[in-house]
Amino acid sequence: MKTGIIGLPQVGKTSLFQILTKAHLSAQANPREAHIGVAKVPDDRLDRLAALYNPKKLTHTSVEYVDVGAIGQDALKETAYIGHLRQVDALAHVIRVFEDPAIPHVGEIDPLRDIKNVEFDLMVSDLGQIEKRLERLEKDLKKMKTPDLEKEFELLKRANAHLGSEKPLREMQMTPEDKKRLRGFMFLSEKPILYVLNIGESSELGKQLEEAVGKYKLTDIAARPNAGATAICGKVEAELSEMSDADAAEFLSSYELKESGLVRLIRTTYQLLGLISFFTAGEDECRAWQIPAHTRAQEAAGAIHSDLEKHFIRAETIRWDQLLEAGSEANARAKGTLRLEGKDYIVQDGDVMHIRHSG
Ligand SMILES: Nc1nc2c(ncn2[C@@H]2O[C@H](COP(=O)(O)OP(=O)(O)O)[C@@H](O)[C@H]2O)c(=O)[nH]1
Ligand SMILES: [Mg+2]
Repeated sequence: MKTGIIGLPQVGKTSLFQILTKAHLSAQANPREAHIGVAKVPDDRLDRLAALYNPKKLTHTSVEYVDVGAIGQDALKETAYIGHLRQVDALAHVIRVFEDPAIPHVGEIDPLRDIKNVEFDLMVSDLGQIEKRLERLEKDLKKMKTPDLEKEFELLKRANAHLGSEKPLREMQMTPEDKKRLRGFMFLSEKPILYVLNIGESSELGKQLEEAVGKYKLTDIAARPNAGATAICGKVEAELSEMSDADAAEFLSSYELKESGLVRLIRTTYQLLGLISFFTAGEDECRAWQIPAHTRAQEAAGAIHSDLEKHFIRAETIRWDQLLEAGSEANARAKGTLRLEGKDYIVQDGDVMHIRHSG
């Protein structure tokens, strides 16, 4: 799963990308070139399971980030730029809040204005694509009417009107069938979006981060379908990423922060992508596995190995905290908190599973 980092020029996109993925980019790197990197998804539940099993190996899940470069009408006309952006599953829109006279910005700090402008660019790009396709469809429908083409025409007409009323496609009511029909277009305004306020340093950073979404009037926008908002302080995160774990913990508490903004950002992206994690735990390895929410146990087993899906019998299942409470699988079995689930069981976020198979 990939998340595209978008935003206006000089708002901190590349800085954020570097901290997220721990990438070391050379200063000369072409600013128009996309950077692609992987971020480990922090998970305290997995860390606590590992403390119980003391495994040889500990494996977190990961999400990919793509830093595509500054957005704008011109960039969106470039094949390479839009190609990268279409491929992603979600967008993280970095918005400048930090004050720094040395770094130019489009005007006063105004997150809502910046959000509106970027959203507009995304919608204009989608509209262009829809209009082209509608013209083509109109011609084709004159030659021959098929139910498929007619349905596509109706749906695109509706999408067109929706965008015309200045609403992004991620807010349009769609059936799963509609969604499937539109999938090939990879519309930009249809992608789930996370607004990331990049705020300045302050001695009360914990409070500032907590209040930022409300202070900059993003509460309503963040509550819309397929949207979310969070705040980070890029400067502080950059310093944190250079520290040892112990130093970082002390640094965080000196700012009255429970966790780094980065951890929250990655977790929020994960949620926005509709992903959950289940775990496998043992002395060899404790590991988190990434699956879409509402996945059946048999398909979830396939995330580990296709043979497990094919020869699936049952899944021994327990919630991570119940396993920790019991102290061992044997205790959990004795207590009755370890369940045997069948192939249609819907896996829950935080389940620890052991797949029984006949392979
Ligand atoms: N003061 C301050 N400067 C920042 C922050 N984040 C990025 N910058 C600076 O802003 C400039 C642009 O950052 P960059 O990450 O390249 O932005 P991009 O154009 O959005 O990729 C650089 O000089 C950064 O050092 C921040 O949180 N605070
Ligand atoms: Mg950049």
